[in-house]
Amino acid sequence: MDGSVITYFEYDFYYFADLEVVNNEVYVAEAFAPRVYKIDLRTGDLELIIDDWSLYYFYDLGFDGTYFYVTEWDLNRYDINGNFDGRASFDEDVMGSAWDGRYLWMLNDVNQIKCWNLSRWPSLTEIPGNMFTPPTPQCRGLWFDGHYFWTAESIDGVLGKIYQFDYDGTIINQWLAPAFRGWSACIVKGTTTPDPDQSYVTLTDESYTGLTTCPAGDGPPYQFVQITVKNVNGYPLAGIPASSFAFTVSPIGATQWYGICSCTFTAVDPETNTNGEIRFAIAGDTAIFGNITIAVTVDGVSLNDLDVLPCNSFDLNIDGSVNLIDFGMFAGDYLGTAHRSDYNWDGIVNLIDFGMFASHYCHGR
Ligand SMILES: [Ca+2]
Ligand SMILES: [Ca+2]
Ligand SMILES: [Ca+2]
Repeated sequence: MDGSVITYFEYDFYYFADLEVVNNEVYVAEAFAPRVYKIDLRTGDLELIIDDWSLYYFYDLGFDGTYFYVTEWDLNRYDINGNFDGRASFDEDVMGSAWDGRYLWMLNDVNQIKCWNLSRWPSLTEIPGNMFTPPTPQCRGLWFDGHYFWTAESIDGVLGKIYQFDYDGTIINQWLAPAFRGWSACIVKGTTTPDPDQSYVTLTDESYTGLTTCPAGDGPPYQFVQITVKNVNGYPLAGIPASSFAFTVSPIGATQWYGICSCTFTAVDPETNTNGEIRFAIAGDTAIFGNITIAVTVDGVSLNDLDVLPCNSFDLNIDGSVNLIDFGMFAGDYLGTAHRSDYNWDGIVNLIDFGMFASHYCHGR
């Protein structure tokens, strides 16, 4: 979280103002119309929630766990589905509002953040001793993260800043905003949690189309299984260390194998890159003929199963060692197209395969 842009959406003919986060989803007040939208952060699609044409515009949006609050002339409230639920008499022009778990805090147009008690709704009581000033007079929008407030500066023609600040207005963190005329800032929780539906596992080997195993575990590695990790919003998760990943191999279909089907996964990259990708090389330490699937978990979250990975072995008779028996079987396949002896997966059993076989001769028990 350094203020760099991960993704963005552009909208014509909208003027988004204050933000709120409810159930990890972002809601935005619209200043060109009396509307509140829910934003799908994966697609940018908007869902209309509040649509109240008895009013003109919304500049602020707060949510107390049950109701949305917007000020326009008075303080209006709506349920989570956008149904109107009453109105409290109110006089200020508000540029942002946020609920801190106890009170509604409203940033007004004269550079004050005021604290309002709503427990006697529809009457509002200000708690005057709690009033403070925002980091700068250009701050617009207000959001509360559980400990601190957030806002963003709106300055004509100049990049403003995003501020995280405390109940005195003291700045805790600040970032240069990524666009002009910023208005409000919030954090969507769960952005570092991998999401199974957004993440995927792919096989990327360029030279082999399958895994060739040796009982000694030193067969040519399959390179690579590539895992792409993203969060629920489809953003790549960078910096997840290789040690966070775990693998479970299962033989499927008409697979034959000797002993327990076992594979080792060796990290090629130390951690996921900025695209959320990390690669592992696969080696098998037993004889496997047929297909395997590989289940992947990252920090305990199960990702979708890998595509089928075909397997071969130098241990042709599946007895745990590569010996004279296997050599006899290989010799019978030589210069043919027998799949089991085609160790480089090029469709023919020739000198290349013999060289590979010879280098694993006598491996195993
Ligand atoms: Ca807000
Ligand atoms: Ca054998
Ligand atoms: Ca071959």
